[in-house]
Amino acid sequence: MQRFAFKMKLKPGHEAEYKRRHDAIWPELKQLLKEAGISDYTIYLDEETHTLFAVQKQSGASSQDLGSTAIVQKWWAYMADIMDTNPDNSPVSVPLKEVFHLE
Ligand code: RM4
Repeated sequence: MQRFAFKMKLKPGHEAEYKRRHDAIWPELKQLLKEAGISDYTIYLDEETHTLFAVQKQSGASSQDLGSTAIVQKWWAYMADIMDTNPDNSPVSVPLKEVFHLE
């Protein structure tokens, strides 16, 4: 399993809605992520900059590489109104460099 971290951007004023939607994440999306080998997936918000920091473990592709699946495309379209996105509705995602890890 590899660790992977990336940042995304939330549009200001949508913090509560972002959390509400994730608290109610679609079961089929959860299942797809787990079947794709994603685990220990946590997203943090820097409320000062509206930056979302995601960390996850992956056995293969990352959650951000699953855009060819219909359910992820549907989820990204659903989330696009409150996030900074690319033309295909995928969230603008910037991989982060690991500089420290304590097992
Ligand atoms: C995030 C973003 C990611 C997705 C998670 C579940 O807001 O859409 O791509 O993996 O939700």
